[in-house]
Amino acid sequence: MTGTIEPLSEEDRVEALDALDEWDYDEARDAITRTITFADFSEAFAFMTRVALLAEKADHHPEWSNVWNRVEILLTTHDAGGLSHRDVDMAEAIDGLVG
Ligand code: HBI
Repeated sequence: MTGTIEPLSEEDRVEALDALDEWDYDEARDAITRTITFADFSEAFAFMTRVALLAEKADHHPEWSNVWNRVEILLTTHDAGGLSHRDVDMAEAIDGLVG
């Protein structure tokens, strides 16, 4: 059901962005973005496969693109109309996969 999750408050967003060093804030989308470059396509796709499994388990999916060894990720919560704790949680999980 849409609208069942609240967007982050301004205070919570500032705190989350401060902790997510590898991520940038996209004000226009109220989203966070990260671009990751891997050794080659195979590494990039293996990473995307692992993120896909996390996303399914969390029922929270990235907007992303892949060009050869580069993966560009955008996280925002459609149901909240902007950044929510789900995006922060997913970003932290992604950072854990990248190391
Ligand atoms: N992924 N990023 C993102 N945002 C959502 O609101 C969302 C999702 N994946 C599944 C999902 N919502 C379901 O709860 C349905 O609302 C589609």
